[in-house]
Amino acid sequence: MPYINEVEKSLLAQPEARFPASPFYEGPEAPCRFEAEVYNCVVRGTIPEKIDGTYYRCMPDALWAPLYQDDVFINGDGAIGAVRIKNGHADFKQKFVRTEKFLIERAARQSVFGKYRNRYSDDPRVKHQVHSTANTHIIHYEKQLLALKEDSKPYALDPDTLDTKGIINPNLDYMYQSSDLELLGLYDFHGQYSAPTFTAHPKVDPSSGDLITMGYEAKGDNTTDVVYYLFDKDGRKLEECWFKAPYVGMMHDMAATDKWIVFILPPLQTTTVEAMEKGAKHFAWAEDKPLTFGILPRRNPKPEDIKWFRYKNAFYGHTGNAFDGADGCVYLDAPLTYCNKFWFFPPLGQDPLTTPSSKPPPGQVTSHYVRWKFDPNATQPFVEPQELINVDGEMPKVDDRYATKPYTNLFLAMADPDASQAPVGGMYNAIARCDINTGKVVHWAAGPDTALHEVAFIPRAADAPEGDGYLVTIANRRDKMLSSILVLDTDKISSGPIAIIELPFRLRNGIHGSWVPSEELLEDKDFCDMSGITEAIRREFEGTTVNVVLS
Ligand code: V55
Ligand code: FE
Repeated sequence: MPYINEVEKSLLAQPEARFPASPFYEGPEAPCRFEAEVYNCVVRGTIPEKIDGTYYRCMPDALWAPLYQDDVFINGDGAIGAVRIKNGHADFKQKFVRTEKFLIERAARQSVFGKYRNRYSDDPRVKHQVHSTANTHIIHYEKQLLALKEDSKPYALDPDTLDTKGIINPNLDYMYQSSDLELLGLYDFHGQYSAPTFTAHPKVDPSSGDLITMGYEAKGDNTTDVVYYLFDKDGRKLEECWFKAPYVGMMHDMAATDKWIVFILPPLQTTTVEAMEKGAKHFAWAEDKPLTFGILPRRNPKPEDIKWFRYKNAFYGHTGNAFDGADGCVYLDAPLTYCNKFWFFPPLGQDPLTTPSSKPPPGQVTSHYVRWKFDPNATQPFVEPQELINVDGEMPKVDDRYATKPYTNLFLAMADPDASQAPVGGMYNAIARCDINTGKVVHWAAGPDTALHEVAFIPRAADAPEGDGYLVTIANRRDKMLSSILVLDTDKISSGPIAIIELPFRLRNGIHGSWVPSEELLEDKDFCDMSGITEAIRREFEGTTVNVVLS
């Protein structure tokens, strides 16, 4: 009589859920595919009472087995995870963005969208306006969440229910339900944003609340057109400037200072539409292209004002921060990676698993945190970085109150510098607080079986010193096949989390997230289902503390 584990091996999953045998879809990264609500998570330790807000994050999570076996992790459907922390307690919720892809594939009960950002590889029955998976970043703007994917406009979500706005939820009290796009749940700044694409990394100027944003491939696939937009905190358009890039590539992140915008163009080049029609991936690493930067005045920019700079062939992931120098130059701080971190987009004709471009040049490290200097009056286009922090890390975060301004503190997800082996599955397993002026690093490593993600920073108080407060991040415990949310004190990074919010399930590797303080959230709607709880029941327990007797 065969035991269950033997039987299971002999029975294949149904085709629509038979995921490829690849590290993107197996074991600790197997798709989760669920929506969830956990009221009052189990918390170990103590969450400081002052922490009051919600941490939102995006997680690509393939709901359906991909049409193509070589599909990539970053093509997963956008699942929004949210943990609301109040009075030392934590409630968790997760919901998928109701993208057109989600709705059409749910109707089909299978995958019908094709490869990552290759609309020509979709099932011919797919009739859609928007290809977005809404899986990269989630920000709070104009009293709503915007779920971002750089190939499309943002999807707007309710910050309490995580419901996607628009036609799929016609009962929502939706302020701007006016245009066709808004009926689909998309946000286009009340008709002011005409480009089809919107970066996953807009910046917010903390002094004004201005939203600084851009789109690339802004006149369609493989177009060199780039558009810069500036909006005020209430959604009014202040600037719009269209210009052309020297080549088309994954302009994933950007940077801004008080006076300048920095556009970043790494050598992940876009393939031609003809190649995409024949099934090519959207991007291919170009060994002959330099990492390229463009600076444009933040106010009153003209297309001819864009000034381009270039370095060698190298990879740029994410911006730490940028600021104006007293010398009139623009400074940009970011990790610099000496190989193609997106190995799954190899040079044309090469195998993703063996391509040399995915390994750092012999004798060199993977990445460093560096500073770039752009002189608006420079007469030659070459730039060389200066090393600030000698650690291998990414997903840089600064205290948002210092974004676009000079700063000192940097938080990074990094590889444990003391570990003999690489972190599990190529993921980071440590987090660091760095002083960019002295190069000093204080870190905590979670151990060999845990993947740690990007952190979010929470100031200890509104007037706390820069970088003083708490960090939240998600830990994927591969030893337990469970995930938890960690809270660390920035004063005591190296002793590890002060609180661990336990989830009774496993999440996948996530991308980016945002901390939103409660006072910025518009309505005090229930986050978890509290229906059926009357005022009388509530009053019964008001102001009381339950003394749990443990014997
Ligand atoms: C990134 C992630 C994306 C993407 C492009 O982290 C770049 C970088 C989750 O999707 O589409
Ligand atoms: Fe990113």
